[in-house]
Amino acid sequence: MDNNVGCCSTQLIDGDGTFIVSGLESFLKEVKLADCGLSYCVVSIMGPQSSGKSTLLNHLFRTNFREMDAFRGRSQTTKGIWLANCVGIEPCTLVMDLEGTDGRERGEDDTAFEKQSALFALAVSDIVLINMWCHDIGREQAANKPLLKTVFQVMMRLFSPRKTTLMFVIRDKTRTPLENLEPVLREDIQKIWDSVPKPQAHKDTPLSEFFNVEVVALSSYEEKEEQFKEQVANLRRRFNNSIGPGGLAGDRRGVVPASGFSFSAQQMWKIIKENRDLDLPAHKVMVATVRCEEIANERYNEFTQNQFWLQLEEASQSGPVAGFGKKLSSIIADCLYQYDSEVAYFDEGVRTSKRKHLEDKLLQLVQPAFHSILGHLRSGTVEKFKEAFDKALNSGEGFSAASHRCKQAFMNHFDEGCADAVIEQSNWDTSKVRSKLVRDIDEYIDSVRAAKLAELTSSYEEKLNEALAGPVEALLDGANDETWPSIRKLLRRETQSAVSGLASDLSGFELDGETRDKMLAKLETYARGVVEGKAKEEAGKILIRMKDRFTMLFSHDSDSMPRVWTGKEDIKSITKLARTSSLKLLSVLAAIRLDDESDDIDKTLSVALVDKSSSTDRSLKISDPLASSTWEKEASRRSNNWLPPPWAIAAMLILGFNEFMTLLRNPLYLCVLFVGFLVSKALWVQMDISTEFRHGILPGMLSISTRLLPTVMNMLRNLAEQGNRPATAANSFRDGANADGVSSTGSSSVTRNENGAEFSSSSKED
Ligand SMILES: Nc1nc2c(ncn2[C@@H]2O[C@H](COP(=O)(O)OP(=O)(O)OP(=O)(O)O)[C@@H](O)[C@H]2O)c(=O)[nH]1
Ligand SMILES: [Mg+2]
Repeated sequence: MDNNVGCCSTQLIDGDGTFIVSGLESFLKEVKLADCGLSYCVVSIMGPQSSGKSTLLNHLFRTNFREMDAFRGRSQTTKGIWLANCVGIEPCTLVMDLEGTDGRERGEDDTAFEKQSALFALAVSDIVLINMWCHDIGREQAANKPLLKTVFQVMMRLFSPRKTTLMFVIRDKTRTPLENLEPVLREDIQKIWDSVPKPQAHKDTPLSEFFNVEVVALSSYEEKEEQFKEQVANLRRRFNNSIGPGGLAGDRRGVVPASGFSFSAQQMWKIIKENRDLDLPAHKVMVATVRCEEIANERYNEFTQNQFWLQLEEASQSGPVAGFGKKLSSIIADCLYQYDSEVAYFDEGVRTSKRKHLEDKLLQLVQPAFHSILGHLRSGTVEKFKEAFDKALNSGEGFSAASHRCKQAFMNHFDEGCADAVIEQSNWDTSKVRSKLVRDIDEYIDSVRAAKLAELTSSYEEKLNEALAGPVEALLDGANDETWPSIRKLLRRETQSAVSGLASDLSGFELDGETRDKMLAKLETYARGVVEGKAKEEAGKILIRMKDRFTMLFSHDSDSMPRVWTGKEDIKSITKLARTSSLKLLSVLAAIRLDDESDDIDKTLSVALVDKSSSTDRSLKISDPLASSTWEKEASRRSNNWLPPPWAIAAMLILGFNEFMTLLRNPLYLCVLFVGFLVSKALWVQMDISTEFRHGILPGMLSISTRLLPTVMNMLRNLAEQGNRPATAANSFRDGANADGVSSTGSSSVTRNENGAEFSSSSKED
């Protein structure tokens, strides 16, 4: 056929009822149905076998369906369901040519396919042509009656059926005018409609609720071809703009968007084959869900390959990208726009939810890039802040002023960067990164502040050290009564000047009162520390210094000239002066007097060390702080330690009771014992054994053993001398001994004078 250029056709369902998906997909691609949205119309034709259906379609829509060869005999030509697009009809119109009914080939009992294909045609098409011979009208046993019955029956299995236009095409019309034929036909149709068992819900529903009925009559193609062609041309005009208002399918309902046609048709055929009821509204939602998801996935995949996005993603790895947010937002918006336009005709709830899903997925995909940008922005801002802050400080700007200004400036910089990177479609929170940035900046400010403060403190400490160490040393060198007052004055003055200097320097650092006070207090302590350190250092050299001073004063006169000893000098007074002066040095260095408290170290020292020989006052000696009472306590503690423990004394008493009693009974033993006691006591006192043992047992023993013999000799000599003295001396001595409370006749007595222990023994008078 010449006039069917641009027509494509495909077998949609083969004779065995198999849906040929690949054929349909390539057909739809060829006719570009997906772009049509809802602007397309589906027409199908049913009718008895070899009733000229394919011939009519080919003439009406310029399709290329196979027709029977008239010279070969009447047999089945179209098997299954075929699909083609009309040429030259707007909007895009698809035509389905169905296998004829009542075919000899399937036999009388095999009406399953007939019903399935009829239901399929009703579910898919907007307009169904019902082809019938003119002479069948009004006949009780006409071939079209079972067909109509089938149509109405299966229609009941569609929930909420679409409003379909049933166009009865009367073929081989006779001389009877259509005006007379049509009422008869409509009556037939109504009768069949009434006779079809209907579900309760549709018991009283009129036929017109589900169908628009149109009737056309055509002359015989075989006998009156010219007329046939003319009538077909007229009919063809009615298919132009068929879906517009007033068109053949102007009031159709529940149309599946073009991009869902293939999937919808497959699903419908599947349900019909499984002999299930076809819930069109649910089917629509299902088709919408699947298709919207498919479309969303296609858009998503396309986005992942988008060159602009890939460039942005790559750039985001290495640093901030100017206009990132805007650029990415527009790519995402493009993607969503494409989705929107593709799913425009699907169920709104479904497409909205799938859109949200797609948007979320896209945002999830780009989020790492966004975060990378934020990360770069943050680290870049920190670096720039550091640089600017350091520069500001170096140029002499006050610390707190510089920190405030720079922080503000770079936070603004960051905020602008964030605003630039933010993606329109997202509501991502940048506050976390922002607070991290604030933390980083604050940390840096703190570290710089700490360093600056340390620097400042150490510079003041250095200054203090310089201002104090030398003068204090000099002052201590010339130790006199004014040394410590001068040191205190110096310390106070230097500390005050340093503290006030530091305080004014600190004012630029915005420190809290506590920290500031602490730092000032620390500086004060440091100043004291310098003085104390110096004083201790000087004190460490006290002996040499004292000796130097003594020598200096002793061997030089008041004009610092070396003395020439003439023999007239008052050596005693010179010595005393030198000693006093040395002691002065000692008393000045003996204590650190940084507080205005008076002490009598000077006096004590002079009393203890200079005036000692002249003093005879016992009580003053006893209170001498240099003779530390702790030493005596220590000595007594040690001497007490020599006593055996109480248990040992008890044991000795018990075990030695016999010996003890023997001694008591025998007066001679007692005498020997008494003499032995006196000798050992004398030795004890003479050798000052308790002092010897103060340094331990072994050194004590050694010392005693070396001194034992000379002491004994000494004692014997004394005894001998005593023996030679006149009796008066001996007597007077004895009286003295008696005064001490130790009385002895014919033995020795022990006395102690104030200079130490001294032993004397009177000779035996008898
Ligand atoms: N009498 C008559 N015959 C026609 C008419 N149109 C076509 N034919 C003839 O009918 C025969 C069948 O034509 P098809 O168009 O193949 O019929 P069909 O209904 O598609 O047949 P199947 O596909 O087998 O069901 C052909 O030989 C046509 O020449 C018509 O208007 N009147
Ligand atoms: Mg045919």
